[in-house]
This record gives sequence, structure tokens and C-alpha cells, in this order.
Amino acid sequence: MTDNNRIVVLFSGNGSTLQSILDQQSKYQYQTVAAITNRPDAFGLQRAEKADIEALALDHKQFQDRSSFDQALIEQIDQYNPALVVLAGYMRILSSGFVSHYQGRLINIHPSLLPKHKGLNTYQSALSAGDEKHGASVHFVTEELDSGAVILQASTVIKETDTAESLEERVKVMEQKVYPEAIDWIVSGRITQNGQTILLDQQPLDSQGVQISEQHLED
Ligand code: NHR
Ligand code: GAR
Repeated sequence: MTDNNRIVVLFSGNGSTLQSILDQQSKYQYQTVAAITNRPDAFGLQRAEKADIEALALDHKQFQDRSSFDQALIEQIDQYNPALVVLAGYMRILSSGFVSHYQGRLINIHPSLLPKHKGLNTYQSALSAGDEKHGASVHFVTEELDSGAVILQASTVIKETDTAESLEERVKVMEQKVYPEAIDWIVSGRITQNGQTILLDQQPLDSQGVQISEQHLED
């Protein structure tokens, strides 16, 4: 256990991922100290207030450009002195200045089995590609989108009857189970990095991280 277990969560909208992080923190080591959105009308703000944590909106439209917004965001985040910054449905691309400021302590969960299906609309992409499986990846954030080292992947077998909507529903449930656990691994010092290699409890992981299947999550 390290002495700093504080996390700050960034989100843009509904905040259901934020909610799952808040709901599960009593069984883990991390402490969510603040949630920050780039959209003043985001429903997640109400969730943060209800959970009695700092809730803050910084409207990107009030800034001249991406880097001045990101600089203001850094100033807000750093007042909370977090060990880890967690993207949870945060939909604005982060500038290189932001990413390098938080190098090694900035993560995201992306709804695909990376390196497959970077970008948006991943559910439809997986169906169109005829993939056997789909899922979500927890990864360190680097300047290049959806390309940082992968810590963990949760996967589900695609069914004949699946639609983008049914797949999204299943993957979201998995995301909300595995993301809090991955956050806990990092905050408690169990994840380390050696160049491109990620280690969990000193064991090097392969490039797709720890593999968790849907069945495994059910028990
Ligand atoms: N920033 C960097 N530098 N690297 C990553 O890997 C990032 C990132 C910022 C957000 C989350 C990612 C996702 O999981 C994420 C990863 C939004 C966009 C995007 O195109 C891309 C990836 C992700 C989130 N955003 C548009 C933009 O111009 C705006 C889209 C909108 O507002 O709806 O910022 O999905
Ligand atoms: C989801 O709808 C998803 O499309 C997108 O933002 C929303 C998050 O929901 N997230 C990503 O693609 C980022 N990985 P939420 O605001 O309820 O957590």
C-alpha cells in the first residue's frame, strides 16, 4: 500500500462509469477525491455531488484552444494531488502537454479489445468485422489515441443475435466490474511499468494485459 491512494475522475456525460467507481470504492484501496467534467450540463455532476465528493465543471468552450483548456484542467486536478487520473467516458482528446504531465498515472477504459477498433463506434466495428469476441481494455493514456500499454482486457463472445446495442450493454456491465479493480491494482502499487512492459505483482504481462472473460466475472 502506497501513502497516496487519491484518484481524480474525468468524465463528459452520464457518468455511469464514474458511478461504478464510487460505488465500489469501499471494497478497494482507492479514494475518489474529485470528479471533473468538460461539460457543465453533464449528469455525472449530480452523481458526484450525491456521493459527497468534489464536483467540478470546466467548460472547454470557454477556452481559446485545446492546450489552454488542458492547462487549466491540470491546475484544477493538481490541487487534489492525485496518485492517478482516471478517464471514465471522458470524450475530449488530451494534448501532449497534459499527457506528459501525468505520464504513468493517467488511464482510460476503451470499449474494444485493443489494438482492434480504436476510435468511436467500436461495437458496430466489431460486428462488421465478424469478430468472435469483443470487450474493453484498460490502458495507460499516451499522446497517440487508444495506443498506450494495456493493463487488462475483459471479453465476451459475440452471439449470432447480437446488435451494437446488445453488445454495448454487455460490455458496459463488464467495464463497471473490472475498472475499479484495475484502479485498485495501480493505486496499491501492484502495477509497474518497465518500458512498454507492464508488470502485475512483478510478473510481466503480455501486450494485451490480464485477460478476464465474462464467465469469470460472473462467479
Ligand atoms: N487523449 C489522448 N491523448 N490519448 C488517448 O488515448 C485518449 C485521450 C482522450 C480521451 C478516451 C477515448 C475513448 O476511450 C480518450 C483517450 C474521445 C475521442 C474523440 O475523438 C477519442 C478517443 C476517446 C475519447 N473526441 C473528440 C475530440 O475532438 C470529440 C468527440 C465528442 O465530443 O463527442 O476531442 O473513447
Ligand atoms: C459511453 O456511452 C461511451 O460511448 C463513451 O462515453 C460514454 C460513457 O458513459 N465512452 C467511451 O467510449 C470511453 N471509453 P458514462 O458517461 O455513463 O460513463
